[in-house]
Amino acid sequence: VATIAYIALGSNLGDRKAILDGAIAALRESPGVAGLAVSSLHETDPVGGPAGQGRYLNAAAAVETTLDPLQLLTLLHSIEARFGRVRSARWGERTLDLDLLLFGDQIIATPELSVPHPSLTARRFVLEPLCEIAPNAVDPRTERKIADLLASLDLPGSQPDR
Ligand code: PH2
Ligand code: MG
Ligand code: MG
Repeated sequence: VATIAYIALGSNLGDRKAILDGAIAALRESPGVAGLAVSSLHETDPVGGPAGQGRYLNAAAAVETTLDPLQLLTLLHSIEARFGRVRSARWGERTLDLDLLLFGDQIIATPELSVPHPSLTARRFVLEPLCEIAPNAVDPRTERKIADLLASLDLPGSQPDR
């Protein structure tokens, strides 16, 4: 069976636009993955991590996939590696970050994978692009729509990004 999954894309090192375009093409060309929608590219200030990093380009993509969640995660890691991702400092600068945000309505909490993405509800740089392509998608943990989660970031008392 096919599942709709949502993926966050980010780059703040190298030719960011070429890298994001290449990552989207690589996703679409992967067996078991069909592209459904891609947001526009959003330029954002880095949140967290070491000081002095460049600005990010962020985007979100919707895919339909026959892979299981771990197979999709492995694919995302292999595409990151193809685009020169070196895993160093937590939240350090990177050529390409592909995060699995939602996998259908599944909730997964294993050492390998947490879905929905643990920071989904707190991150404007994720929710804004995602809301462009999937305002009515539902976060199965909070049972709230993406558009509502994004609006909540503007409310007093909302927790900042982690
Ligand atoms: N990713 C991070 C940490 N901080 N900031 C922005 N603006 N965009 C990101 O994609 C991002 C970040 C960890 O993955
Ligand atoms: Mg990330
Ligand atoms: Mg990541």
